[in-house]
Formats: sequence, structure tokens, C-alpha cells
Amino acid sequence: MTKILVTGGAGFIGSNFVRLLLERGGTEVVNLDALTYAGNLENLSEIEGEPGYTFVRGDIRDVGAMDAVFAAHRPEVVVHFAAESHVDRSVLDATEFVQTNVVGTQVLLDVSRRHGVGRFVHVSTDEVYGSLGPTGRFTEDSPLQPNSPYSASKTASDLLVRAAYHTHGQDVVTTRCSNNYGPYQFPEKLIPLMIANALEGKELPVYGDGKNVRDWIHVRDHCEAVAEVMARGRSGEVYNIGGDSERENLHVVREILRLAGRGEELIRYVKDRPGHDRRYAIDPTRMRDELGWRPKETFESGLEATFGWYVAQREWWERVRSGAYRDYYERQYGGRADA
Ligand code: NAD
Ligand code: TDX
Repeated sequence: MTKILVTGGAGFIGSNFVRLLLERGGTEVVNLDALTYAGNLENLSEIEGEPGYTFVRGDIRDVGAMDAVFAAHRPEVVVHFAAESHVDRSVLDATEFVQTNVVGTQVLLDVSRRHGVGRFVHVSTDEVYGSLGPTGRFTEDSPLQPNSPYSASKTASDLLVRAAYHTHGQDVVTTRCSNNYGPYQFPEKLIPLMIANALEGKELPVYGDGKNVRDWIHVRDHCEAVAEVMARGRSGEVYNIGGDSERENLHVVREILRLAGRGEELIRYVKDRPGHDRRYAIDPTRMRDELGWRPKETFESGLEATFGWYVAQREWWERVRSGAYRDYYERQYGGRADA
């Protein structure tokens, strides 16, 4: 049994990753999460109490707390998802992004080294490469040119991970993935926001001309790729992960309206995001050639399945939108020590 500590396991991708590990078996999983607005333990309520799964509430910025968690749980591998992840929030205030994404990552690297963690998997993003014109794709050698405070903070964390490898010989590996969609995504991101609004008959706010392009990947495919990198990725390397599914935002929004049986009159063009990257596209050749990984889901079937999930799980996102999900921790863990 390998003991894996997953940071940010109560968030969108982290909770899907924890579920994948437990389905596969052979690992013990410690889910470490501060439960910010984006952390929702209801994402994992069905595995609560399963053998081999432990939740620990903790903040990755807190060195003392992290030392205590690592001493108590002795993880062999760390998979680091915890982050402030929403670009629009970073435009409003970047402070938390620097503290969690940059300082928090350095704290985790140091604590992992002190406690003899074997492998440290750092989950990053294609946004560190900046914006593409109409052609070309990001490779692992593309220059780092982040344009938002969010992507700048992720780039800083990537460089600290790189430095840990070169300076301390730490066993680290970094993944850079394109835009994820799928179950349990917080409805502030494009796809779940548009689905929820369409289901409620509300306007769908499209930034700028709607022609920005994102390269979509189903969260399950991303999680499987991270598991491959964790198991077999080369130490000190970067692996780009993408779904080969570039789509204009307007196309995505129209597909969602079609699935919801709503008309285009719900589309509302709003002021553009400042510094809005025009196009992302990932070249996943290294993942394919070295690790034999390929995305399994096509965008069309994945979007339809995700739409179906949000229809069936209306209570989940209504509780997220109302803030009611935040009571869950108290109900489930009230009165228990965090570490
Ligand atoms: P999310 O916002 O849904 O979840 C983030 C989780 O981190 C939450 O559970 C939150 O409580 C936790 N967290 C935040 N600050 C913390 C702190 N200081 N200490 C401990 N926990 C803290 O994010 P997501 O979309 O699941 O993204 C996960 C990771 O994947 C991030 O590192 C993000 O940069 C990266 N990523 C995301 C995407 C995407 O499309 N969503 C694409 C590529 C990479
Ligand atoms: O209301 C909206 N209207 C709109 O037009 C929102 C929320 C978004 N958009 C546009 C902006 C982007 O072009 O849709 C596109 C996707 O936006 P987001 O869902 O906010 O994602 P993005 O900014 O591309 O970043 C995401 O992918 C990379 C994740 O949030 C990051 O965590 C990840 O690193």
C-alpha cells in the first residue's frame, strides 16, 4: 500500500483524483484541504469512512501545521492540486494566489523534503505558456509567458518545483494541463456556470467576442494522466496534458443551449476579461510517446455526459450557489481535531 497525500482533494479535480485512486485500490489516501470557498467535502461524501481514506483539514501555507500532518501521516507520495484556481478572482485580488500557489507550494516542497517524501507531483496548467495566435500548440519547451495573476503565480510555483529538483535533488515532476470539465466543477468556471444558468433560464455571460479558444479535456482523462505521471514520469520533467479538443467559447455555449433546449437569446455579450488569453492548445506528444497515455473522452460525448450530471445533481450545484455546502464540514466533522 502506497500512502499518497493529495492536496486540494476537496476541489474539482482533486476530488475526482481521490475517487480514481480509491477505485483502483492499492493506495492509502490522505486528503489535505483547507476548505476554502472552492473546497466541498460533499464531492466525496460517498467515500467518507471508507478504509484507506482520511480527510485532514489544513492550510498549505502553515509550516507548523504541515509538519504535524506529515509527521502524523507519513506520506510516501504527494500529489499537489491545492491552489486558488479562478482567473477572474485573481484579477480582483491576487494576494491569496501568491500566498497559496507560490508560498504554499514552497512550504509543501520543504516539508516533503524534511519528512522523506519520495515523489512530489506538482499539478500545473497550460496557462503558464501565455496565449497562442491562430496556429501552433504549446510544447514543454514553449516559453513561460503568463498573462494573469493566476497564471503568473502558477508559473512561480513551477519554477520553485524546478529549483527543488536542481538544488536539492528532490524527486519532483510537473504536469501542465488544459481546461478541464466534468462532474463537481465549481459553477464559476465557464462550462458549469453556463449549464446552471441555461437550466435556470438565466443569461449566459460571454466575455468579449466569444471567439477565445480553450483546449478541453474531461477531468477523468486528466486524473488518469496525473496517475501515469505519478507512477512513471521522469523525475525533474514536465508533462503537458491536453484533450485535443480546441473549441471557441461561443461554440461551447451554443452546445450547452442546445442540450438545455434553450435559444440563443439567452447569450449576453459582456465586457471582456482584462488580459484575456486568446487561445490555448496543448501538444500532448510526450504523454503519448513516453507514457502511452491518451484521452478517452471526446468533447461532444463528454459535454453531454457532464450536462446530464448537472441535470441529475441539481441539488449539488444549488447548494454550492447558495453557500449551503459550507455547513457540511461542521455536520460531518464538528468537534473533531483537524490533524
Ligand atoms: P478548485 O478551485 O476546484 O480546488 C482547489 C482546492 O484547493 C479546493 O478544495 C481548496 O479548498 C483547496 N485549497 C485552496 N487553498 C488552499 C490552501 N491554502 N491550503 C489547502 N488547500 C487549499 O481547483 P481545480 O479546478 O480542481 O484545480 C486543481 C489544480 O489543478 C490547481 O492547481 C489548478 O491550478 C490546476 N489546473 C486546473 C485546471 C482546470 O481547468 N480547472 C486546468 C489545469 C490545471
Ligand atoms: O462567465 C464566463 N464567460 C466567459 O466567456 C466565464 C467564467 C468564462 N468565460 C470565458 C473565459 C475563457 O476564455 O471562458 C473561457 C474559460 O474560462 P474559465 O472557465 O474561467 O477558465 P480559464 O480562464 O480558461 O482557466 C481554466 O483553465 C486553466 C481554469 O480555471 C484554470 O484553473 C486552469 O489552469
